[in-house]
Amino acid sequence: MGLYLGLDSSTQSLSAMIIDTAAGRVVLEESVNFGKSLPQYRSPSGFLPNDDPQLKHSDPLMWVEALDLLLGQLRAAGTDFSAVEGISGAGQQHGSVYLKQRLSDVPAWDPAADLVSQVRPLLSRATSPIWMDSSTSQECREIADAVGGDARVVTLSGSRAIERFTGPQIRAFYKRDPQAYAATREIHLVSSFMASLLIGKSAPIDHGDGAGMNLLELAKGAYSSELLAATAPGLADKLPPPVPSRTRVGEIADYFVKKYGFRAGTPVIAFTGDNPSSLVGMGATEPGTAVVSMGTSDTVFAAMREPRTDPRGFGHVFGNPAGGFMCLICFANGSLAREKVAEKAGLSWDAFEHAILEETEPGNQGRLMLPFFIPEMTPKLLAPKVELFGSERFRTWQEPAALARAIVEAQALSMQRHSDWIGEEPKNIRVTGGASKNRGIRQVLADVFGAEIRALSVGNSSALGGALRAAEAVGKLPFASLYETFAATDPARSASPAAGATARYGDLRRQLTERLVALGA
Ligand code: ADP
Ligand code: XUL
Repeated sequence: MGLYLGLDSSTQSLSAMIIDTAAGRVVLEESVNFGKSLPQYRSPSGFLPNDDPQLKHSDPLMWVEALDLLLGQLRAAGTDFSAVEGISGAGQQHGSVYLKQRLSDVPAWDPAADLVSQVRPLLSRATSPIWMDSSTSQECREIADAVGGDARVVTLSGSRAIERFTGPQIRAFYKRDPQAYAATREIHLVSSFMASLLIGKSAPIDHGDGAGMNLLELAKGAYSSELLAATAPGLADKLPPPVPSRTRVGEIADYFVKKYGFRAGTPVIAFTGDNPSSLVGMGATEPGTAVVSMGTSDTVFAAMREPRTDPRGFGHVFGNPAGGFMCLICFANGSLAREKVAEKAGLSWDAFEHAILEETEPGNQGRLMLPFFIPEMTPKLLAPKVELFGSERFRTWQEPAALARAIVEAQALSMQRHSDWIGEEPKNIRVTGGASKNRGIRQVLADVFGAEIRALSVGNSSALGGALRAAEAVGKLPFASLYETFAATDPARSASPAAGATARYGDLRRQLTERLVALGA
């Protein structure tokens, strides 16, 4: 039959996709939005509100409950899971889940109860720090100092010590609550946690997502004893082992067989980070095509010919799930910042698109925005920073159309500047994520980068990446042939640079760069 299931546990939702490799089509796409469907977790955007803008945590039980909810909805709608031959998936990167017991040591999930009530007593920490958290600058400093400086952390792990990365977050937990740290037996990434739920045992951490911990020695694919020691005592014993991304980590737990009708023995392939998974889902695991993903965060990533590192310290090197490496630059001020502008300017997404395409033009007559509505990692800003430049009226938020263009142009220019270390100017860019639906945003990217922009026919590239990875590992189908069918681009959603547009960004680029440099970027 050739059905494969991909899951994507992202910031705001849990999504599922089933592909049929024999028929060459997506047979199912479904999603549970945490804010809408699980309001009891009080996380309208997928994380818990906090007065401190640097603290961003989620309730991991929300992700657990979402899994039962999603599978239950699909089953009720008649989905036949018994035909699924393999499962893989992805999680938002860097976030971590803390457990009192190794999941391999707990009794099998009981199908007579729900998952959430069985996982609740296992947590040694009620909340999970997620990728938006920027509260660990002190711990980053301590880790870097302990191993001999930033350069050593980069050489070992592919990134500087970064606030949202798992190692600094674990160190902060160890320092703030040493007893709870001591009572923690196992620490998972969101990806390995979701895979563990499915197999009812501790799932290993794959090299793609593991590289976002500041703990993995990239060249060896093993934890670095130097970084482990610099992070927290006894950490080596609390982490699942790192494995290559195509590793079969176990088979589906009896709970899911009994409750949802999966076939006993269905293999589960290691889950990875949502960005490495998207690299697969976008058909971009070979160098030459860059991806701009605009979900909750904006990311720019591409497969790498050789593992280079970012001299400015903002970009990262992760494992490419197809083998080798990928680069990634992440911007916290993605969709949530665009939403703030759309709201302030009183624009629906349709009006936002119209404003960019019909009411303003490339270069926005010199009107520019510093678009950091929440703390930013690229460049590193621990406090929000929003400023408008270019005309008096604009400064008072009186020009809705110009505001829409200003934020998108500033974001695109910042993406371009901060990806200049990759070594190749992308001529082909593929876009994905909720905001890639917006024609205005696609056009600005084409104009700023001077590149062809393509979107895929399939919407959720991270869930698709999970399904394709399962098909490759279980069904032995090569990625190249899977891409022909599933990573086809949609001509109706492409954009080409408008004549002369790219040249009109010289001045804006210079002005934005000056301001970023003044902010320490
Ligand atoms: P994630 O995977 O991080 O949960 P998604 O890829 O689902 O996020 O993207 C969700 C975001 O997409 C929303 O926060 C919203 O701001 C944005 N979005 C949805 N539709 C549009 C649109 N037409 N134009 C711009 N942004 C959009
Ligand atoms: C990448 C990053 C984000 C999350 C979002 O480094 O922090 O893109 O993966 O889910």
